[in-house]
Amino acid sequence: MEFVAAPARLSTADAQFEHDFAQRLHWSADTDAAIEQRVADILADVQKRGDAAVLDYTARFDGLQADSMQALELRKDELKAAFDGLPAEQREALESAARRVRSYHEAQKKANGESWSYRDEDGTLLGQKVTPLDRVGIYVPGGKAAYPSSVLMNAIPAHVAGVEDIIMVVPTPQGVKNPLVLAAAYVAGVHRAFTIGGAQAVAALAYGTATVPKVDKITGPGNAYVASAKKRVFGLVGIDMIAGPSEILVLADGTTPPDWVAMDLFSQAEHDELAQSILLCPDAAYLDAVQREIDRLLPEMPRKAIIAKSLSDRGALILTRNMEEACALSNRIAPEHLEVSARDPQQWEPLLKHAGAIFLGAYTSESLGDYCAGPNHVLPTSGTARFSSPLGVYDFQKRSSLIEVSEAGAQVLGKTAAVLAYGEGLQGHARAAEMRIKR
Ligand code: HSO
Ligand code: ZN
Repeated sequence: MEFVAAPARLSTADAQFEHDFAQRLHWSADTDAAIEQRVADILADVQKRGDAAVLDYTARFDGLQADSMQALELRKDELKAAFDGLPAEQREALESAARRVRSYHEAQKKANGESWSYRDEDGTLLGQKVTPLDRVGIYVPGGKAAYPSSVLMNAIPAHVAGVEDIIMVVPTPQGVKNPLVLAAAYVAGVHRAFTIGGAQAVAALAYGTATVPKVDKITGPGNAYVASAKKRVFGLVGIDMIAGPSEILVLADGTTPPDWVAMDLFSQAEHDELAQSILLCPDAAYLDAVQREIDRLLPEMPRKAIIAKSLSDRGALILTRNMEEACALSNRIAPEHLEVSARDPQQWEPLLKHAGAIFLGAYTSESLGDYCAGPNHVLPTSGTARFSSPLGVYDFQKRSSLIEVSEAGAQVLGKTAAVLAYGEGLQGHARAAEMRIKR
C-alpha cells in the first residue's frame, strides 16, 4: 500500500487563512461519557475492594492473572537484572542520558527550588521553605507508547527533588515486560514498581491498597482511561498535567537542509496519528523543497502509515510574510516543541514567548531533547504552554511560608491586623494580635 503525506499548504496572505488555520489547530481533549462512567466505576471499586479489585481488572484488561498483588511487584533485583541483560550500548546510552537529565534538573533545583528568607527592618523573619513530596506515583504506559525515556524524565526530577518513595506502575499485557522500561526504572532510582496499569493503577496509587502505598502525586502520560482517572483523583492527590498528542512546530528561515526538517516533522508525527507537525517559513520554494523530502523519505519509514495520517490530517506547511510574522504565529499556537531552524536563532528567540521547549539552531533536533540533551521531555501540549511549564523538580516539591515575628514587629503588625480583623467582625483575631502589643 502506498502512503501519501500531504500536510495542508497555507499562506498567511490568503483571505481564507484564519479559517483554515483554526481548523487545522482544532483539538478537543474531551473524553466520551462511556469512558468517564467506566473509569468512575473502576475507581469506586478499587477504593472499596483494594488489591482484590486491582487483581480482577489486571486479569480482565491486561490478561495477566496473579493470586496476590505481591506477585505483581517488580523487585529491585529484577529491575537490575533487566539492566544487566541489556547490550552494553543500550546500558551506556541509558546511563549517559540519565546523567545529563540529572545535571539539568540539579541546576534547575539550584536556580528555583531552594528555600529563601529575609529579615525586615523590625527583625521579623519572612521566607519560603521548600520541601519534597514524600511519595509519588509514576505512570508508565504499556504497549506501543512504552517509552523508557519517559521513565527517566519522570523519575529523575522526583529523585533530584528529594522524593524518598517513587512508585512506578506499568501495565504489562499478557505479562510481557519491556526490559528497557525496567532498566530505565533501575537507572532512574525508582523505589518500587508494579505491573499494573489503566484506571485501576491510578486508583491504587491515589487511594492506596494493602500492597500499593498511597501517594501524594501522580505523574506520567497515559491513554484516555488513565487521563480520566487522573482528572478524577485530582484534589485527593496532585497530578502533573493531562498530556495531549505530541506536537512540533519548526520555524525555518530556509537555511537548514530540507531533509533535516522533513525528518524532524516525521519525528513527532510518528508518535501518533493525532500528533501535529507544522512548518512555518517565509520562503515558498523552501516549503516545496521540504515537501519533496517528505515524499522521498516517507517510504523508508517503518511507521509511514502513522506519519502519513498525522501529516495529512493535522500537519501544515505555512508560508508567512516574514520571520517576525512566523514568530507571532508560533506564539499563537504555543507548541509543545518549537524548533528555530535558522542561521541566527538568537535573533528570533526574544520574539518567542509561548512554547514548552525551544530548540535553537539547525543542529538542535527535537529528538535530542526527547532523549538526552537534559531538559525534560514532559511538556505542555495543545496550547497549554500559554500558562504551564515543562515537568520539573518544582513539580515534586512544595512550598511552605515561614514567618517569625519579632517583639518589635508584633507591635506594628498587631495594630494593622487588629484594625482589619475588627473590620471583618472577627474579634478573636483582633484580640490575639492586640495581646502581643505592649501597653
Ligand atoms: N516527544 C515525546 C517524548 C518522546 N519521544 C519519548 C520519544 N520518546 C514527548 O512529546
Ligand atoms: Zn518524541
